[in-house]
Amino acid sequence: MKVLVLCAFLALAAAETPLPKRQQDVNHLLWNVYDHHHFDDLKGYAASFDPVADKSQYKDGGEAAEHLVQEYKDHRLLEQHHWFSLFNERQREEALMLFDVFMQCKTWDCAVHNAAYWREHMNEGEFVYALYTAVIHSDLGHGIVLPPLYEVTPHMFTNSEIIQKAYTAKMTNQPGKFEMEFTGTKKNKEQRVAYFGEDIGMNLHHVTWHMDYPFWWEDKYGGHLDRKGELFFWVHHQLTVRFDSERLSNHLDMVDELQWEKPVEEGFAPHTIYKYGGEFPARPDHIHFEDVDGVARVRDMVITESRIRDAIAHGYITGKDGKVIDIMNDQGVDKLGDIIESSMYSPNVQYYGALHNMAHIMLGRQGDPHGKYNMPPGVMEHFETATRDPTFFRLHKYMDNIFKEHKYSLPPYTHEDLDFPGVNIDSLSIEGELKTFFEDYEFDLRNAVDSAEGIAMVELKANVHRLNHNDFSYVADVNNNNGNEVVGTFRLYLCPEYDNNHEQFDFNNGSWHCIEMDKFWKKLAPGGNHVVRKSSDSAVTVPDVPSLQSLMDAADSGSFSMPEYERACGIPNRMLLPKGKKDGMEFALILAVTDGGYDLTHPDVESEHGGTHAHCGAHGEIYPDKRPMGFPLDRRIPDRRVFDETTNFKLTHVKVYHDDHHH
Ligand code: CUO
Repeated sequence: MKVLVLCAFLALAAAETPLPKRQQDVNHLLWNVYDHHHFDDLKGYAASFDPVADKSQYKDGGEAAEHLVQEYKDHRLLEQHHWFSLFNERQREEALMLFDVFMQCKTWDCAVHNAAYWREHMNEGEFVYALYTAVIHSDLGHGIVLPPLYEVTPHMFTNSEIIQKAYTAKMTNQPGKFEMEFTGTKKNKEQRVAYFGEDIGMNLHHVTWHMDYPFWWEDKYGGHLDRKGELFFWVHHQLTVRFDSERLSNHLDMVDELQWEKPVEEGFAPHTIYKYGGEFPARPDHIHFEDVDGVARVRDMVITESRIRDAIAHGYITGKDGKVIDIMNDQGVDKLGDIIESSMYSPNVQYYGALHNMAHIMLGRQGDPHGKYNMPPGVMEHFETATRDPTFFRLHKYMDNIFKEHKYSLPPYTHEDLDFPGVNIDSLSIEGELKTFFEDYEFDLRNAVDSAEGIAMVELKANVHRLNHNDFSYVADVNNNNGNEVVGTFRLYLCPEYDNNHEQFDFNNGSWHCIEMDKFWKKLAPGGNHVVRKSSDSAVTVPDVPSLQSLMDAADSGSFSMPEYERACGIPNRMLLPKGKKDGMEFALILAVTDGGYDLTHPDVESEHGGTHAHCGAHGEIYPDKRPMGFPLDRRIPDRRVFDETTNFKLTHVKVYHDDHHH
């Protein structure tokens, strides 16, 4: 019933202004965002609109709008043509002031007028961030497909060499297509896996996850984000295990965790440039962590870490009122995620600090820790660019090990925890070949360069090499001996079998490195069930986002509807499979079918929950799976017989091949 009412409400809010119009407004607002409006209607709104003239258009009676207008009048807002970082407290505050105005708008008309107006008056980075998060979280944004950020702010997704070529091409009025090479040279072995950290789709997934689940989120904006802290753990755990798998396929050791007292061996030269604000700062090799003025001391980081690890050792967190919050249960990881990130959901930020967010800033500033050279923020201080730096994965391995310490302090699952009585898996196999390859992909660079009226538009494209794979299916024969229909939760994992030294992982240590491939629910009829699941249906992935140009063309046609692209959080489907090796890389493929009658929190068994729920949740709904993320491989497995004796669990050995020929 509640779901129905919500749908009716969304339909009503959306019906007011047709979707093609709302989509086109967003496209146009984001077109050449560093320049003045290119479209007459938006120009008109910007020129004649007064945000506080009609306060009845806001749910809060105009309070948020008045606040922003006052800040603007007082000349307190960040200028245009200046870098923007979400980790900068004041800049974030300003972006959220605009976000709040959007969220308070009762109608699309209110939102688009405000957007057109503030686009001309606020910093462009703040504007883009506020608009994206508002479209995601406001009911008014329902149905809108946000253009891929790598075409809206290409500077954050490509390298300076490409950007310079694009400028030259534009000035000489020559169309151009530029090869985007991955950062670094063969002398740096980290370069072998740069294709992962610099993948535009992977970066889009990461930045979008942080917009879907912002650390600054408060429930007053639009309700509670279910299992946000646990999702923070899980999405980054999955990025970490994926990166480790990519390393193994490239003959590199898995990532070593970052330690505050030890030198950071890997330097980093980002070869990335701000649209305004110069080059991203570099970091030399072998630096020792230094205190960062005005941010944190290394000592504070160590203290914060030890308080968190104390909580894990005790099995409880202390709230700011002194209350004891038990974490020795399935919900503990969610609370830990909240305090480690930290988000506004942290029950005691005074005591547990903000280990993760501070660490991003600490790493971002190591090139200029005392602000002597007035450098702009480092790549670690933007979610769009953070994974370019190899220390990103070292930092997240460090966080991941803290989570692991907690998970492995919980009692191992028993046979009863894992068992699905009456259900057994007879066979598990792959249809098709598990094969990865690199392919070329083009994206539009026109928004990277300035444009003005009267200057011809020339085609500018970046050509990137990106990982892809052949489509395949999982095939399982599942027996249901219960005599009646049951619901099965299908959990699929792919786990590297050998480390870089070709030492086989034992079951206990190996299970922590498993890559989540899919999770879905299926009705199981009594007797045999032949289940075929396509790789393209995966609950961890999203399809390629349509380009801004194609979104504009589609919205022009007047019948715009692309629900399959509405969510951009999710690993690009082409990257579902980790890169293989020429002669095959060995993985264990694991399927666990558990009791959906217990696991599933939704009434609709066949629903795909927006298609990308495993790492990104079901938008606006509670997480569909009652079990902890990573179940049943998220805890210690001291005795693998518990799994071997569980018939609703199946392990098979597969190889992933890599085709060296470029497609
Ligand atoms: Cu996503 Cu550290 O949280 O980058």
